[in-house]
Amino acid sequence: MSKSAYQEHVSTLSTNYSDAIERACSSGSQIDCVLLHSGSEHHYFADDRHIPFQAYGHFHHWLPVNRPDQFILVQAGEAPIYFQVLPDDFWYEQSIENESWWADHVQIVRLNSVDKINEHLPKSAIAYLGPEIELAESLGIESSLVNPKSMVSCLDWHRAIKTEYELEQLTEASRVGVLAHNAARECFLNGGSEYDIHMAFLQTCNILEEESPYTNIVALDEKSAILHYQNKRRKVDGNGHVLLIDAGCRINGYGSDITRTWVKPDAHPLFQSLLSSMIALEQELVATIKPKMEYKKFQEAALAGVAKILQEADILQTDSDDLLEQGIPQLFMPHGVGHLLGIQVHDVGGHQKDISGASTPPPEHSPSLRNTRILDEDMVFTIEPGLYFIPLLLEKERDSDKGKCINWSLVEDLYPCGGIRIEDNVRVREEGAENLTRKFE
Ligand SMILES: [Mn+2]
Repeated sequence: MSKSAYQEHVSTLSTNYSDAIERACSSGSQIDCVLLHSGSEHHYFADDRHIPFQAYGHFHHWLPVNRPDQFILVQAGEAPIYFQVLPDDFWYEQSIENESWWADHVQIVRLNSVDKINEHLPKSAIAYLGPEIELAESLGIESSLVNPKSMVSCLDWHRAIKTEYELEQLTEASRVGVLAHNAARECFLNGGSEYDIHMAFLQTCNILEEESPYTNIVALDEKSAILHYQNKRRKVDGNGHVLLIDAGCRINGYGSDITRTWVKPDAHPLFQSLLSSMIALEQELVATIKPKMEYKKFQEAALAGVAKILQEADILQTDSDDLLEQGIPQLFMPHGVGHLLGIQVHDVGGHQKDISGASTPPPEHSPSLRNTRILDEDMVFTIEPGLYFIPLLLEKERDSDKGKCINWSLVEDLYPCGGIRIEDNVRVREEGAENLTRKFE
């Protein structure tokens, strides 16, 4: 029988962990095995309510279990051991469903308390990876072996390249995300409020809000120019001409991150034409993706594209060709063109230059760019150019040199429309991009 995608995934992870142990050893540490911890549950300050739990990414990389105080022991050349801690507790449901597709490929040791782990740990040098430093100490782990930097850098670096199993999860997260975006669009066109649209999205994904990969952004009209707008207004205050929705779905820990901007037929005609141009720009960027490219190039291309669209719309009245250096398109697109995607919506390792943890910072013209990696096959990231009319950024340039080329009367006309962002999730393949989002549209 051929190996399942999950089984292959575990074997790739095992190889990566052997690599990480070796690297840590060659930089002076003695490490025999790794204990991964999902994390512990925490409460709000002075309250007995739990903060919604999210398992540590490197733990989740092994198992689709999002629960506190779960542990995995990784030893070179052996199947991983999953210490499944299920406390005796009549207040909360504690059972975990061990589905055979993953549970058959790890050795499961059930314990009813974290304290019992010590009895099962080998008497060798153990590195701890996880957020609870005190817990690591209580297990007798040496402080230099708690989240050793060389090991974490190595694992972060590998996380950018997805296994077949991970690609399956991300593809499914995109497929369901697209269905939910369709439902959201329908709700918007029928006059729904931000709250209604948000609920239509969640319901189509069949998830609770806390199961989302990130907090949905559902913004009508001028609110769409607030980059991380978090309210969900129950009423449509204005006329609801424009919807910007940035929302994703999570499958076995892997999230999609999709943004669409929709307009009603009576939206400002110039805004509608900007929207068509931005949709075309996003697809042009995706079409240029090839292994070995620098991700930074997409940032430059996105800003150049935004500048051109603004010039063609007469919003920028200049034929200067160094607008990027002058920081002018950045007034309309103040964010990065995308980021690595996986277990975390802004996945780890985006600024890494190499496996040892050296970094490539974002370019000076775009300090918010979250990805500066060289593209490689099976890397998954987002491409998300945007164009917004943000009073906070634009108004302070009214009397500046930068402001001289801005057509203020058009900008004022467009403030009530807010902004545009178009975001897809893409996988790098040898022959170019596979658009995980548009393949379902
Ligand atoms: Mn994104």
